[in-house]
Amino acid sequence: MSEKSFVMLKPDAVSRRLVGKILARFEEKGLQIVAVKLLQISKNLAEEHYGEHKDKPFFNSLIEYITSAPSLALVIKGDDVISVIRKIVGATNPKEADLGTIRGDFAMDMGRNIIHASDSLESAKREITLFFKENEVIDYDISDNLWIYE
Ligand code: YYY
Ligand code: MG
Repeated sequence: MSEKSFVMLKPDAVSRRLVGKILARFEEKGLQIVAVKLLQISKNLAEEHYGEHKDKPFFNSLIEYITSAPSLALVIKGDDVISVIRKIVGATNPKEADLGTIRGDFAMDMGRNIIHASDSLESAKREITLFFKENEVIDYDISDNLWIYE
C-alpha cells in the first residue's frame, strides 16, 4: 500500500553537496518525492523532532549538529515506503551500515550520519506535520508508476 515517509538530508549531506546523489537513489528505486524544503532547523524544531531522545547522552550534540547548517526536508511516497527507505538508508551507525546503503557508502560517524528517515507510519505522520503545511505535500501521480508496480 502506498505510504508517505519523512526524510531529511542532514547538514553534512547538504554541506558535502551530496543532495543529488542521495535523491537519485530514491528516484531510481521508483519512489516519488511529494514535498521538499531547504531549511535551517531551529533549536525548538530540532528538539521537538528528536523529542524521543531528549534524555539520551547524545541529545545536546545531536541538536547542535542538526541546527548547524541547512538541511533538506522531504516527503517521499511509495509502497511500504517506511521499511523500503530504512533499508536504503542503512544502520544508524555508519561504520556498521552495509555497503550499498546511504550511510554505509557516504558516512563514518553516528553523529554525522547524513540522513534521517521515519521509523514507523506514526512517526512519519508526526514528522511530516512538524515540517510541512498540508498544501506543501503534493499528491500527484507519475505515469511510469505503471512500470514500477504490477
Ligand atoms: O532512526 P535513526 O536516525 O537511525 O536513529 P535513532 O536511534 O532514532 O537516533 C537518532 C539520531 O541520533 C541518529 O541518527 C544519530 C544520533 N545518535 C547518536 O548520535 N548516538 C547514538 N548512540 C544514537 C543515535
Ligand atoms: Mg529514529
